[in-house]
Amino acid sequence: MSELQRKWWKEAVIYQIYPRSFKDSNGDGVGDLRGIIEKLDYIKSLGIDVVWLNPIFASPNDDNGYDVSDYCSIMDEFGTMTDFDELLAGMHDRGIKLVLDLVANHSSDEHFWFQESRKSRDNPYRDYYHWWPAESGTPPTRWSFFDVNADAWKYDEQTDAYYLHIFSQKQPDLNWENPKLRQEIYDAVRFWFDKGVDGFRMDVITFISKDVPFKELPAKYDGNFVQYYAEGPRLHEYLQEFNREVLSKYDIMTVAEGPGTMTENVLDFVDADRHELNMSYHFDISNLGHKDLAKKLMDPKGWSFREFKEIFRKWDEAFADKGWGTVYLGNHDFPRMVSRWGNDTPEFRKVSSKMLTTFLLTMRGTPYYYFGDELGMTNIRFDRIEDYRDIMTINLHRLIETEGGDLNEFMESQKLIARDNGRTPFQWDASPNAGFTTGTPWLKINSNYKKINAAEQEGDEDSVLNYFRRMIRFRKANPALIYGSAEYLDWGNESVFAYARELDDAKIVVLVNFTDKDADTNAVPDASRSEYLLGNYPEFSGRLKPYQAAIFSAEK
Ligand code: TEU
Ligand code: CA
Repeated sequence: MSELQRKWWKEAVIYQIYPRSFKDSNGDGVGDLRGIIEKLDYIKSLGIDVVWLNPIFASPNDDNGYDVSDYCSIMDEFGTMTDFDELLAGMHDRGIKLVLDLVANHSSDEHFWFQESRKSRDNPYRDYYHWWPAESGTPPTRWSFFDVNADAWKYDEQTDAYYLHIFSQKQPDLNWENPKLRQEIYDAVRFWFDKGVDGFRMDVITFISKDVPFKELPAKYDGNFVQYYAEGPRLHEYLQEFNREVLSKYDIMTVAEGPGTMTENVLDFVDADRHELNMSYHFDISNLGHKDLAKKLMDPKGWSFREFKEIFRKWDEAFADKGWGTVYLGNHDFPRMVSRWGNDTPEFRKVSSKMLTTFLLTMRGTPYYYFGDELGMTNIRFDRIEDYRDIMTINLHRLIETEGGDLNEFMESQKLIARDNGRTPFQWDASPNAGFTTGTPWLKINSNYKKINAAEQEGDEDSVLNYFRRMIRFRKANPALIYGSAEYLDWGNESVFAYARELDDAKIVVLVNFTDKDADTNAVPDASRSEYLLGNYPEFSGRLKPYQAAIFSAEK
C-alpha cells in the first residue's frame, strides 16, 4: 500500500437513496426524512458505509430537488431541520456517514437571489446569474437539456434580457464569475459541514465555469455541447478556491458528477496534489448504446459488451497511479441496473442482479450502489407519457412532438432508459403500495412488488438482498479488492469480464459472465492452486453458467 494513501472514502461502499422514493412516513405519497429514519436499521443491516442522499433542500421540485430555492433549509415535503438533525445523528450512531447533494451550477428561479436578480439590471443580485441584454441581439445558441425547445436562453420581459438555463427554465445557471456568489455557496456548504455532514456529491460541477461572454459555439463542438460545457476556462480555479477555503478544512469526501470528463483530463479534478475533489464519475458507461443522446433514443442494436469492457478498463487505468476511481451501474438519472446491463426476465433476474453486484463490488474504485438494486428492482416501462413525472421525459416528448419526430420510437427508448424507471418507490413488502406509502405514491409503483420486495427477501438466504450483504462483507474482509492492483485477463473474451486483484500476498480472481449462455474463459485459475470462494451459483464447474460470477483466491 506504499504509494496509495488510505482514506475512508476509498474503503467505503456508498449507498445512494432517492429520498422521494424510499419511504413515506406521513401518507402524502412522497418519501421523506422520517421515512429514512424509520428504516435506519435496514440501511445499517446492508453493511454499507456511506449514504448519499439526492437533494433535500427547499425546492419547488421542477426537477425533484435539483432546483434549490434555499440551500440551508429542508424541503417541506421531506420534513424539518429537526428531522434532519435526528437523521444525521441516527446515521452517525450506527457508524454510517452521510453525503448530501450540492446543486451549485444552477438554483431554482424561486430562489431569493433570482427573484431579486430579475427585478432590475442594477439589482445587487443581478450578477448572481448570467444575463444577455436583448439590445445585443439574439444570444448565441446554447443547448438546454430540459427545455421544450432545447433552448438554454429564456427571455425575461421585466428587464428585457435573456437568462441562461442549461437545464429547465426554472433552473437558471448561477454566475460563478461573481465572487459574492461563490462565497454564498461556500457559506452554505460550511453550514452543512459544521452540522457534521460527511461530504457532498456535486451536481454537474463540471459546468460551473461558463465561456463568458458567450461566443458562438466553436464548430468542432457542434452537437458535443456536453463536453463544451465541461471545459469552462475558470473551472479549476474555482474548484481550487473551493477546496482551499472550505473543503480542505474538514474530513469529508467530495465526488463530482462529471459529464464531459474524459480519461485524458479527469486527473485535473481528482489528483490529490491539485487540491480539488476526491472522486468523479463519468458518463461513458451510461451513454453506451444510444443512437441519439440528446433525444434519449436508443440504438436498436443494443449496447456492445466489448465497448463496455473497454470503458471500464480505460477509466480504471486512468487512476492506476494517481487519483481514485468510482464504479456505478445505475443512479437516479438512469434505469435499473438489472434491466440495463443484466436480464430482468423471471428466469435470469435474480442471478444477473447478483452478477452485477459482484462486478460492482470487486472492481477497483469506490462503488456507488443505487437503492433498490439490492432487491433486483426492475424498470417499470411505462406505456403512456401521462405516467411519467420526470421533466426530462415530458419535455423531450413535447420537443419531439413539435418537431414531428417519431414519438413511438421515443416511448420505446424510454422503456429502456427513462429516468423514472430508477425512481419508482422502494418495494418494502407485499402490502398495498409495497409498504412505501399509505397514500397515493407520487410515481407509480412497479406492479411486480408482490414478488420483488425486501420483506420477502429478508428470510431467504439465497435472495439478491442477502447476496448483496454477503458481497459487502467479502469486500471488507479482502483489502485486495480495495487497494489491490487490477489486471485484466482473457481480454478478447466476448462474454466474460475477468480480472485479478492483488495486494501483498493475496490474489483474487474474478470471472463474470455477462451473457445468458454458458461461457468459457482461459482466465480460470489452476484448480490445484486456487480456491472457489464466492459467487452467485453454489459452485464452479469449469465453465461459467449464464450470468455466473465466480470469485477465487489464487496463489501468486
Ligand atoms: O444530471 C446532469 C446531467 O447531465 C443529466 O441531465 C443527464 O444528462 C441525464 O439525466 C441523463 O439522462 C444532474 C442530476 O443528476 C440530474 O438528476 C438533474 O436533473 C440535473 O443534473 C440538473 O440538476
Ligand atoms: Ca411523506
